[in-house]
Amino acid sequence: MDLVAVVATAVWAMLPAYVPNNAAVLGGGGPPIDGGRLWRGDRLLGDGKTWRGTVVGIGAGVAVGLILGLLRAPASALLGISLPAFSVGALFALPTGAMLGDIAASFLKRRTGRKRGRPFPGLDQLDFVLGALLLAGLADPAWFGAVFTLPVLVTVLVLTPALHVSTNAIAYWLGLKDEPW
Ligand code: CTP
Ligand code: MG
Ligand code: K
Repeated sequence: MDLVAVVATAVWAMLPAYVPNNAAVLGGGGPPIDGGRLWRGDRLLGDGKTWRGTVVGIGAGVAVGLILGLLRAPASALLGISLPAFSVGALFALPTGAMLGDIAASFLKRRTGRKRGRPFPGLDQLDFVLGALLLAGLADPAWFGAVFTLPVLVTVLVLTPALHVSTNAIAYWLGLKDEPW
């Protein structure tokens, strides 16, 4: 695969995992997942992880995956490459894993004394990617192995922090998000 194909494959395959975080910002609110519970003096997860945000995030990721499925043939023809299709397992695992990774990161942030919304550089940019990759690999190892070759994996890990930082800065600038990270 040439560079264009690697980058296009990486972005295409990860889009259902990129969208949930941003959709959760727009759709979040209502009861927190932890129900306000404390653990060792701090919130288990905090008010930034809500049921509504999680469901909206996963739904948005699945919707994006379905739309990409419809666009795959024309987009592949346009770029002159073969973009990956999403298996049913991957379609659900990518957004669900992204949200679970983000939730696990909040758990870690609360355990390390970081209040809701405080940054945790590195973790903030990769939690959802690691969650998505892990769950997709577990849900459909054959699909995962075919799509995420080593160059595609490396591209995802390099490109995602940059994409995440820029979309969050834009969301902050638009007044949609409380912090620029
Ligand atoms: N959000 C949500 N449910 C989720 C994830 C996000 O409702 N599962 C919404 C919340 O309104 C949250 C916003 O999206 O405040 C931004 O998400 P994020 O930056 O992940 O949460 P933080 O508020 O920064 O909280 P934390 O410190 O726990 O990451
Ligand atoms: Mg945050
Ligand atoms: K986060």
